[in-house]
Amino acid sequence: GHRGGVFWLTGLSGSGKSTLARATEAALFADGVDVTVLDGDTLRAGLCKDLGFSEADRTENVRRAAEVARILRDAGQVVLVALISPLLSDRALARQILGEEFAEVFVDADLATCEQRDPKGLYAAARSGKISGFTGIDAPYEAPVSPALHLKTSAGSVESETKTLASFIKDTVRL
Ligand code: GGZ
Repeated sequence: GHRGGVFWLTGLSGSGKSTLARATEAALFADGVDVTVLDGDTLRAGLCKDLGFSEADRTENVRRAAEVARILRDAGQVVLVALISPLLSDRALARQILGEEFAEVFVDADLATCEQRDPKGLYAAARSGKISGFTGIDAPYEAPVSPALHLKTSAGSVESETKTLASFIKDTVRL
């Protein structure tokens, strides 16, 4: 068996948070881990439908995700949260809500790489001024100072990063 825990993936749009969270979810599930993914896009389609991308709304987005993660964690789940969560102060709030059994995972791809990937054309829209307040372009991203795990996703493969993250999680929750 295992205990619950929260693994908080932070990083730029396009850094690979969702991809990594989904692949890790599948790997852990195959190993019998009770795992749930809380993804920014999913939350914003429902629970956080009323929120935009102002600083206050992002803080509220992080707070709600942390509270849901706490409920799931306390029920014994391994929770993978995938949110840009760009501010140190917001991630400190998440840590405060979650206490122990919270691990910050830095999904680190440089801006140029994320911009090149641009799967939804959002960086292009931000560069041309069609959208404003986009993280990394005209809104801040504050990198973690001492993350529990630092994954550099510009160069590595999804497979190897998934293995690294899945092993880290299993070690942490003592499967
Ligand atoms: C950042 C934005 C923005 C702005 C829309 N800034 O890569 P995506 O497209 O699919 O995921 C991003 C998602 C970010 O939502 P989060 O809930 O993770 O953000 S936060 O933690 O800051 O609350 C991106 C899209 O929404 N998106 N506008 N202005 N990302």
